[in-house]
Amino acid sequence: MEEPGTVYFTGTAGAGKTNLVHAFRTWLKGEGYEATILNLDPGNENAELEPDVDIREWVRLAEVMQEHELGPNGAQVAAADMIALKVFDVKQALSEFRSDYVLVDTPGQIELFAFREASRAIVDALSGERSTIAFLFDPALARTPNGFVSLLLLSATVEFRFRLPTVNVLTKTDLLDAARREEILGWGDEPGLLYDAVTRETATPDLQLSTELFRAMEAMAPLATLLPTSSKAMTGMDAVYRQLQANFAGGEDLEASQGPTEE
Ligand SMILES: Nc1nc2c(ncn2[C@@H]2O[C@H](COP(=O)(O)OP(=O)(O)OP(=O)(O)O)[C@@H](O)[C@H]2O)c(=O)[nH]1
Ligand SMILES: [Mg+2]
Repeated sequence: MEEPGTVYFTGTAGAGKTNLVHAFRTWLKGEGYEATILNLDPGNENAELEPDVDIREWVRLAEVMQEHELGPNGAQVAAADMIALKVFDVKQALSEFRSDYVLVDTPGQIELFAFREASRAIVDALSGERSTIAFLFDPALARTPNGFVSLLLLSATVEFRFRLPTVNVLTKTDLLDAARREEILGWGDEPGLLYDAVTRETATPDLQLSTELFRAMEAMAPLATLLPTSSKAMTGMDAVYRQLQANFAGGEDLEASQGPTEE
């Protein structure tokens, strides 16, 4: 059997990672695909949305705090390194599931996932040929031009760190009215609109910075498109799926001709 496609869901704290992982699994199931959910967040306390394989079986934030007398942030850092040591146990646990996809829920503190050497080791160990990142844009941040630019840079940083193709996803669109939603999506599709919005937002624009940033944004334009989703309303999953497939295939949708796993 072909190895499963692995998708790392990442984004700022509260961006909607855990909910999207579960909503996307539900959607995949409806399409006839099996997906395994791996939780890599040692501090995940969501009792309702249960993963199939849970890093907390090996590393729990509360226990790390207690045993090593650390505060929550120090414990997160220590836990990130401990997780890397458990990666082969995680792989073993995953191999017991027969699935088309592995959906990975990552720690809420994105800097732990994005910047630490340990997470690169984990991603390298878990990723096969078909791996990709879904970077989540929280509308609470993406709704201002400034916040949007910051998230775009963060997404590019994550892609640069892991060298994996990335799909940018706007979450919780059920919370946005249509005009606001279109405005945010427009910033992703048209660098000119984003530039205008950024310069309008800043009362006394630092022209030099804005111009340089704009050039970078223009260069990043192919990466900036956002796919709108709502885990609550179950919308946008099909477009995310198509883009993930394109990423797995390196541009073309091979899966379309393969069809789902036969039971
Ligand atoms: N309205 C709405 N709320 C959502 C949606 N997705 C997530 N939320 C809410 O946003 C909050 C954070 O969602 P989570 O899925 O826990 O986000 P997360 O990125 O996993 O959060 P951390 O792991 O704590 O960083 C929760 O209160 C969710 O109920 C959505 O599609 N629509
Ligand atoms: Mg979460």
